[in-house]
Amino acid sequence: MSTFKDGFLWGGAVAAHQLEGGWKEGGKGVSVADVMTAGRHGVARKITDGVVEGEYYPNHEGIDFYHRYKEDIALFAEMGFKCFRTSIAWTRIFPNGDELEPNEEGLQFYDDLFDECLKHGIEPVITLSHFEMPFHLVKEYGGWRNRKVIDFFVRFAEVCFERYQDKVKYWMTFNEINNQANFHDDFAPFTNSGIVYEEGENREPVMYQAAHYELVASAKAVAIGHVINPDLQIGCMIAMCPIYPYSCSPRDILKAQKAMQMRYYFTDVHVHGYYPKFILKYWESKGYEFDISAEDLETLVMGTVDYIGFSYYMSFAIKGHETSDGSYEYDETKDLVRNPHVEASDWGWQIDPEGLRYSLNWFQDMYHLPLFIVENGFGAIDQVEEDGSIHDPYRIDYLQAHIKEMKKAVVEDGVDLIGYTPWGCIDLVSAGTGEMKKRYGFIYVDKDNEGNGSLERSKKDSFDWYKEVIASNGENI
Ligand code: P53
Repeated sequence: MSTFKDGFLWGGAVAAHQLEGGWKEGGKGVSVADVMTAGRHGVARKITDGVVEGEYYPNHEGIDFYHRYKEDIALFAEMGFKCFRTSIAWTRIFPNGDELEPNEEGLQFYDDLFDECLKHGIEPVITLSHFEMPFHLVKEYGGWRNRKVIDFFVRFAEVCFERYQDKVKYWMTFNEINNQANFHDDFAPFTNSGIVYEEGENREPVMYQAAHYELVASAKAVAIGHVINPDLQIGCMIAMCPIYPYSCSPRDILKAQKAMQMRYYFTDVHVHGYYPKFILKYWESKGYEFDISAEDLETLVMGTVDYIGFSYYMSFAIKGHETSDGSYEYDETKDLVRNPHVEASDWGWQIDPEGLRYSLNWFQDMYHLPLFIVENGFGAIDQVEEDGSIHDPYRIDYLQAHIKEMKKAVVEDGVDLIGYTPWGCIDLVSAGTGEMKKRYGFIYVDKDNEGNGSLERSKKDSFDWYKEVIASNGENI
């Protein structure tokens, strides 16, 4: 008997805004990703007020997948991909977000893209909102601060389900919805929710309110999707970075547990259809009152997800610092500490393959739903040799170690796993930094941080390695 079930979805993952380019083509509108400049490790990407002359916006061109997708999908097929996870750019379908009718040219682009995948026996796996809401919704409505955005998103979701139901079975609503638990930083609130904070604003309640509207929008979409076609599998998408206690000190343990609750309550709502008690108590203790209607609460129950999609790159660690009031509040920008037991990447992401097994077990124990690892990977600097070859043993090591742990979770722990799609199967623009040199791909793309390069594609050593992993259904890693 083989380890992974028949039809296990080996593949790769990307997101529209990080590779498509063609930011103004086919009637596309400006998205939040189009107004972010390039940063680097330790230097945040700048969020500009619209597209400003003289600034460099790496997502405008991406890796020009918009024009080259046929060539790229042929390479994925050569690796034996069973599935390909990408997202639909909301702005190709509804350029401003608040139109009543979709943009046919945008819809046609994804029809062609999905047909091209299916032609090669590759099943598209689709995220509806992956860090790319229309910028117009930010300017005119304040992003997800505004309840009206629920209807705009649901319209977008409905159009996509109707149109692609025969081509796409696996869907996810909001990519890494829980990143915004880190609301102290500007990045996640903007990419998740189109929120730009005002100076001195109390950020926390704004985040919870926006997340609530998203959770309602997600539930509505799930419910509608199931009516359109009961065969659709619609999941959530969670950024899983397990937070370990630094030591066995009870304060560390409790702090880690509270931090996990703050970072992962989103999953409880998606899966169970209601808010867990700890979050309600927390809001009460803060005196927060939110716009949560009785109808919203019914909606949440009606639209629980079919599976949990999640990304896994790294684990965190935390110490329970003393506070005068004994509280265990979580501030992701300040509270995390370096874990001395694991190494880190050049970007400070802690490398922890066993954390993947831990995460799979944690999700299974908490939610008892099928799981789908929709992102995992190693961002690294690659060197092109004189002869054009690219040796990336560090990437193979990383993925190999993670696949081994994933295998143990399936074989020894009985985790119900749908598939595995490593992130950035072809080099693309980093979400966090906007760089090209933070590369994840099996396929190299000739383009640098400043936007220079031929955009030509070439295979790295990891290409053949991953091909064999898939061919052997994970037996030869
Ligand atoms: P980059 C933070 C923590 C974990 C995953 O990230 C994250 C982030 C945001 O940076 O994002 C996901 O490109 C996301 C992808 C992203 C990928 O991880 O910053 O879903 O869009 O590219 C890797 O190295």
